[in-house]
Amino acid sequence: MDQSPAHPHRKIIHIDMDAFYASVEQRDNPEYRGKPLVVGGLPEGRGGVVATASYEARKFGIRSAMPSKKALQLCPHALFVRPRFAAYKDVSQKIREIFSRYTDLVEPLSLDEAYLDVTTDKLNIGSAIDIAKQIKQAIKDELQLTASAGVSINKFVAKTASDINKPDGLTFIGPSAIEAFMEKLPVEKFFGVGKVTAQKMKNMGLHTGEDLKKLTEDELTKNFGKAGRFYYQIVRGIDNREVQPHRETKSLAAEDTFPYDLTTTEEMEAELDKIAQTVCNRLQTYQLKGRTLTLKIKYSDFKQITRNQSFPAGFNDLETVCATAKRLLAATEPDDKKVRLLGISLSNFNEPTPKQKDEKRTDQLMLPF
Ligand code: TTP
Ligand code: MG
Repeated sequence: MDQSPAHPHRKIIHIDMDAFYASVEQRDNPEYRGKPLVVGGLPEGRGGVVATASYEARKFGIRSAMPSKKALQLCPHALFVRPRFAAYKDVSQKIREIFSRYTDLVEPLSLDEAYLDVTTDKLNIGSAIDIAKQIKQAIKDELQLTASAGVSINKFVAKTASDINKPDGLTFIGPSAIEAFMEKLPVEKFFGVGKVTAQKMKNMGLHTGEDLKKLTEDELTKNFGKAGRFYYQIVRGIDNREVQPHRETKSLAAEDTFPYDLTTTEEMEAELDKIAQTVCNRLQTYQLKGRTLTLKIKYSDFKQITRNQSFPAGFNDLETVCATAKRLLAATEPDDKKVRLLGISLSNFNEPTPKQKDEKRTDQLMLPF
């Protein structure tokens, strides 16, 4: 890997909260501590699924997205509770505030997860490992929760690393360790490789990064399309994607994952009304009007579709947002489908969006982690 000062390494941290919803519930309800706890749909309800499970419950094989009924079979004495999204959002804001003490280059991926670029940090700490330690400690001291961190020179390796020593882990994969790390990595851990692609790879005899590395870029793109090029780079430890702090300026979205499946148009429309309200409030706060509305639907089998419609002029009023979202929903023949998540986003704002920054950085010296 090129380590010359013209291409200095970035310092990227990926932070991910441990058993997020379940840990918040155990923190707020001492009677749940040390016990197998499942947050999600209740097993007696129809079609409920597990949002997450405490580490005590995971020992019984309980996992996210599993039907709650199955979770109960695996662990008959598990406790089941419905999610309290407001509590998780509150924690999410607080961890983001902690991140912002160290850098403004924070890219949240979900409520409990974010990338931080600490190549230069606000407190001049310098060491990304020390920053990760301090963040974990602040989360512990101030929020009574644990997080796991991955530290490396790019997003992909940092994210993969944060998953290695969960819970309460801190894993550093430095520049000289990346290639060996990537070679050992099972293909299903690669960014963007879902179950289907992983199976396809295995059928081709590709099980690890080392196997993928034997293929040329052409062979990879022929078999896996555009993603093939990304695999080619990533297996060599190259991931130039920037940490993007203001993604939401390109589109503004709200979505909700439901603790149980929605199966009637009526139920879905009622949820869309709430989501539309949230999106419109945000659009109006930022004084943004979007010309394109995108409806996102995730089904209980995790299949996801999006449908969008564009207009000649921007809008941010509740009436248009609701009507457009419902029209797009109707075109998907929603009745009797099992819907897990609904989301609405507005994009194509009237104001110009900030130009993507150049991916190459030449302004920083290489500093030790
Ligand atoms: P994750 O970070 O994937 O899981 P986690 O924080 O519960 O556990 P881990 O220690 O392995 O990181 O997801 C964060 C939260 O998102 C999780 O607490 C609940 C929610 N979630 C769902 O609602 N459904 C899902 O299928 C997944 C994966 C997560
Ligand atoms: Mg997590």
